[in-house]
Amino acid sequence: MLKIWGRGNSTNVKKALWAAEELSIPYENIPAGGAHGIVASPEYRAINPNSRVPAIEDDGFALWESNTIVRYLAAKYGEARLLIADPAARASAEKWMDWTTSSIAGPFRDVFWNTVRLAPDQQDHAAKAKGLAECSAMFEIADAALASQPYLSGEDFGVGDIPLGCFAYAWFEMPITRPDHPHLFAWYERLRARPAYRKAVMIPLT
Ligand SMILES: N[C@@H](CCC(=O)N[C@@H](CS)C(=O)NCC(=O)O)C(=O)O
Repeated sequence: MLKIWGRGNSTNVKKALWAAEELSIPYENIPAGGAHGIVASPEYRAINPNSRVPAIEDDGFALWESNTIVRYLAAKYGEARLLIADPAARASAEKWMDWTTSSIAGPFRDVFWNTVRLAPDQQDHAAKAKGLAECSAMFEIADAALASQPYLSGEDFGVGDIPLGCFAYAWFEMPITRPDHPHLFAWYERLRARPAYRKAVMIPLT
């Protein structure tokens, strides 16, 4: 059976869990990382030498990097669900996965840690304000794209929606001041209607 290593409250782990749920793949989730430890052990480092989560093992095949895991699961188990055949349409969808990692993940971490994870007396307000400004500018770009299509993947939900969808949950649920992004919010509401999203992503932030 597919093994997914990683604690379920990690944004990157949620991507793998959500993809498995969407594709109805039977899997075992082994909590790892954070308070669960495990990631520094030689056994885990043989699966992921980065000591990070998520990682998967599938019939003896080990893989790390959350976006790659999502693409792998969709390619192996998707039967054309979640992945588009046409190269241009597929690339248009997948670019949002890489964009989320390169443009959102860093500033988002500053907001998330200084709002949710750290105790109030340890929070860095300047880093949070900078992260909020940078995230807001990036979400503006996604909002503009979603003005003319229901999903980042195009007309239908697909892998392109999964990374940002995981960040969107925390973005909209954290007690922060956000700019009004109506198309982004409408997309988030569409994700919230998906049972797999509710199960894998919409869990308490702490
Ligand atoms: N680029 C990697 C980043 C993985 C990553 O940084 N994961 C974090 C959790 S979101 C982690 O492992 N943190 C250490 C820990 O949880 O112990 C990916 O997308 O898989």
